[in-house]
Amino acid sequence: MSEVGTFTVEEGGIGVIAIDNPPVNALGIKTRRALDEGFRKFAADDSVKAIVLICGGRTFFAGADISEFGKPPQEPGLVDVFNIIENGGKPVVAAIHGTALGGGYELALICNYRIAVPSAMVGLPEVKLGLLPGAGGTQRLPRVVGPEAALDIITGGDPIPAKKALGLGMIDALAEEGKLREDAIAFARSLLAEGKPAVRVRDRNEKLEAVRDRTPALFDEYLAKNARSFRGFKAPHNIVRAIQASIETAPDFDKGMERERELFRELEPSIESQAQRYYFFAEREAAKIPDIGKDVATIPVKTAGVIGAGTMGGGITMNFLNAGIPVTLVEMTQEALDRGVGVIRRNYENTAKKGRMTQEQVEQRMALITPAIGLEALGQVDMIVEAVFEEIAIKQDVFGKLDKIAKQGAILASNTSYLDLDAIANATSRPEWVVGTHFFSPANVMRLLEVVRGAKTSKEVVKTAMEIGKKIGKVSVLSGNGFGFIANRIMTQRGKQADQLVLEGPTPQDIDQAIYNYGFAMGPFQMIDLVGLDVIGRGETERTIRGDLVKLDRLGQKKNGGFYDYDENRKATPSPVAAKVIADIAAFKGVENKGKLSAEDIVARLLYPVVNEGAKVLEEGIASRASDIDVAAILGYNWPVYTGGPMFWGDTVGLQKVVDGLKAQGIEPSKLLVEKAAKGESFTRG
Ligand code: T1G
Repeated sequence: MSEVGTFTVEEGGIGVIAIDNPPVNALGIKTRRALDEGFRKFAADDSVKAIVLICGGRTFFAGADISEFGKPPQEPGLVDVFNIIENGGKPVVAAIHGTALGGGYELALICNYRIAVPSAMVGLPEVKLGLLPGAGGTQRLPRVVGPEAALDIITGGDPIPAKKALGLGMIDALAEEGKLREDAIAFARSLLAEGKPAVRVRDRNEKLEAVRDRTPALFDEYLAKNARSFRGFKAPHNIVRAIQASIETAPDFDKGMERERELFRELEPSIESQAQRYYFFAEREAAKIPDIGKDVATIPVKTAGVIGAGTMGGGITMNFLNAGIPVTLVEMTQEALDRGVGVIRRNYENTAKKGRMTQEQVEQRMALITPAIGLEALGQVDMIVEAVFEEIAIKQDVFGKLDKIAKQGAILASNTSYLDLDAIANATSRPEWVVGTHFFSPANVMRLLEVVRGAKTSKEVVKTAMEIGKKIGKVSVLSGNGFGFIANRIMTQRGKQADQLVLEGPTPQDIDQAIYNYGFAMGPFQMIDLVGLDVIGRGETERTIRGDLVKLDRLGQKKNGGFYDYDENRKATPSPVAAKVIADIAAFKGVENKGKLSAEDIVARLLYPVVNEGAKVLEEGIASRASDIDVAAILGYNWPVYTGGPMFWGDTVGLQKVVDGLKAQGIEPSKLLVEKAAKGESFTRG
């Protein structure tokens, strides 16, 4: 018997191979050895007529072991094991629970049949790691669901619920919840009783033939149609070409596998895939708090209260409702309250119109809201999140009142985006119960939650806030109490440099184009025009470009244009008015025009200071680790994930080059950055 596998023979000659390799039965070397042993054993055992492959623990195989990538391969390899299974000559049934993903689902496709419990999910998420399914997924899935469905499933990478997978043909039957083993054995017995052939997926070519005459046009069109969302990523392109090859090489399956391997090998060593594999672990590492272990208890949060039913308060409320947590939503006036509840209902109904939730679910969520006027309604809730105006006096007033109203043991959370959390906490007699929960707008969409730990916040409250974040669908990143916390603080540097550089010669469109080509959805000036110059451009003391544009009543897309002019379809064109304001400010500040810069130099000018600020956030202890900073930038500002985030990207550029670039632009590099560069160290390369 192997370390992680047990092999038993049930009545009727059903061989059962059960693998149990926590945490997710990843197809690492131990699992591969167990599979190799079990299938060789049953292939040689004449009493075994059919085989069931099942997993213990929380899930069927969740894919190749991502931690093995980039390391010397260990025998037997995945494809070797798959060949033994596929050529064993006896019907094999994959019994699926949990999440059969990546190589795990590819293994299920090697089997002749697949049965799953209704709660199971299946999928090929390799694209999210900058890879493609490298164990036959791009060749077998099109044979099961057809090439067109396979294109969406593999380039999307999302898990598919069992019931939908049944409809698509990705699985052949549903088992009863909790009875997977017995139902899978019964399914195998029925195959024998009905004399069903052990058809191999690789031999099923009918769905490929059906689109042969539309190849390669079908694939060229698919790439063109998705050019925007695939921009900057390598994997989607290679996935499309691999699926295309499945048709062009059929029925020669092995030839298709050769093409898949070629396209996989282009991806695995790429910096994009290294960045996305790094990010996979970074997102999970963020949940770990260095000085708060499993021994620290969490506080039950069964009910929540939200203060403020505006954009942020409404979005925050929806997060709790989506997790089934009832919310007392508080406003100061009935009119504001009704408006806020109405916006929440409209958001849900729009989702229902798109078929992503039922009307019944809309009503279920809406029924969890208790609208109320005044803070007194929050006396019994377990956790209160305030989302009132970003003004320290107002927040302190609210927390002072909450101190008298909230029950003992309630968590008091502030959604402040940059104010001093300790100043808020000290407005109460219970600072250990005060924590920051900084959501990003729109709060019901953006996955980043910065959990801000005050000087006196208790470990239990910190741990609970981090876990509540996960429960409501966020990725929680712990931040110390410093101005702007992590994401806003580091990304402010990008805006600051853009404002300075645009005075020196490069135009707003030069700068925006360079940042867009780097991988952001839009550049800093396009973003300001979209958000509104009055939202950002007011309250500054010194004379600025934005301030002058606001004085000209140029508020951005919403009114008269901003850094750009806009036509009735909001198409942007360079603005002579903005160009003149920029020239006036440059003259006023005595900034010399240094002419144009290359896109690479613009990127360095705007983003090296972000790396530098990240190094300061680290050396000040605001972030626990460099990868948390990358998670915050990627989830909070859509920093392109295929660069790994600012710190991973800084390492890719080379820290000494970053240091030299900062000095050349007159910016003092952080001590930590200089030290690491001098020692040839990195922030994120282990
Ligand atoms: N390899 C190694 N470790 C993994 C892993 C994997 N595939 N998946 C999860 N873990 C670890 C994770 O780091 C964490 O560790 C623990 O398991 C729990 O994970 C050849 C090339 C399965 C949906 O992309 O999506 O197959 O922090 O916290 O929220 O074509 O993990 O506890 O030490 O995420 O319940 C394709 C990735 C690989 C699936 C479970 N497979 N995993 O979510 O738990 S490439 C994937 C997930 C491949 C083939 C290709 C999720 C999950 P620790 P967790 P969860």
